[in-house]
Amino acid sequence: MSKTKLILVGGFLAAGKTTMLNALAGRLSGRGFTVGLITNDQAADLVDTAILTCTGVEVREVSGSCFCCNFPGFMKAVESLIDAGCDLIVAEPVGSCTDLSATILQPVKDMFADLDLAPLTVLVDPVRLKEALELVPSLTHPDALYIVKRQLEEADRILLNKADTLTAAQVEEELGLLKQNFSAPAAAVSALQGDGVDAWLDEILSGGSAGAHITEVDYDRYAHGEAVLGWLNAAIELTGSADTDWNAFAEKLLASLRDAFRADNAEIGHVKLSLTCGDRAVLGNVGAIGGQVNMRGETGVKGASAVMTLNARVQMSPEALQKAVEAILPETASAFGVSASIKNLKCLMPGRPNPTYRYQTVI
Ligand SMILES: Nc1nc2c(ncn2[C@@H]2O[C@H](COP(=O)(O)OP(=O)(O)O)[C@@H](O)[C@H]2O)c(=O)[nH]1
Ligand SMILES: [Mg+2]
Repeated sequence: MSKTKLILVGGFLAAGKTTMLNALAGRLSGRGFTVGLITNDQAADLVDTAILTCTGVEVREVSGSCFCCNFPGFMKAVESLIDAGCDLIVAEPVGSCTDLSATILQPVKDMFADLDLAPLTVLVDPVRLKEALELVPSLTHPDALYIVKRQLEEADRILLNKADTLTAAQVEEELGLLKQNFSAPAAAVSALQGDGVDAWLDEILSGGSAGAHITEVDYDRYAHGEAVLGWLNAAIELTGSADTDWNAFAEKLLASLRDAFRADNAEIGHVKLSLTCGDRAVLGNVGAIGGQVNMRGETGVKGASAVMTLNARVQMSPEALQKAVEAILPETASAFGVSASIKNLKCLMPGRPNPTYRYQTVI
């Protein structure tokens, strides 16, 4: 029996991991694989899971802890996908996680010989790369940028994502920066439009070492880089009228949240939502206080009620983040004649990373 392939796609918050998994589901199914996807978060009610479930492939969510701090939970998700018939699994670790080579890849190689582990691929956003290398000013905390650098250092492959937003000269410049600063081979891709994705897949599916480097990580800086972010997941029921415009509502809510965080100078890791009205879905995302609101999913979504999942990772205390959401949600709702009822809300500061395993040497 051939081994099950396992691909980890890492990268900081909003680098484009979920967009990549979304693109991979169709591509890999087209190549004859039975694909399974795994999402990961510190709490339940994850927008990424809602997005990826729409691909129609099997999805598992590991929530309540990152993969590295809950290795058994991660392996349980892998085994459950294998039991469901999957022969290729793609997993997205939490964006603020690093040290995956020591905490996930080495233990998998050591203890799960029946898995065929692909090279660790790390996505990076072009702006975030320049911030991490201190080439442009940044509101992102230096300890959060420390995590971005460690992610790139431990990668087996680096993908400069969002190449569709860059000119050819800018792509060359960014690839040059990656080459100067990190050892892994780098290529430019657009997870959103597909450019470069098949070439990268051909390469990682044909072999190559996985977890070739273990990088030095200062766990105090790493823990602080995570702790500067407030982390909010909420499930919300919305009641309007037959002609409530849910696309406009979602866009306005994201814009109002972004404006409130901007007024506080609190940089956004990401703020995203999925809203379903009957069998129709609206998706939205904003990745920086200076950024645009991006809307995806269906248009013209109207109806009397909807269910929304909201996720926000913002550089502020969990208390302040929760307060902001609890103020802006009813304000936006009332402007649309909607009543909003929060069914579940978790707001936290990620705890100190305490990995199940941490290998010192490459297996
Ligand atoms: N222009 C462009 N935007 C992208 C690309 N990949 C992701 N994005 C956008 O970046 C934002 C964050 O993407 P997401 O996949 O949720 O990132 P994650 O946090 O790493 O999972 C979303 O608004 C995506 O639409 C890309 O290749 N090009
Ligand atoms: Mg994601």
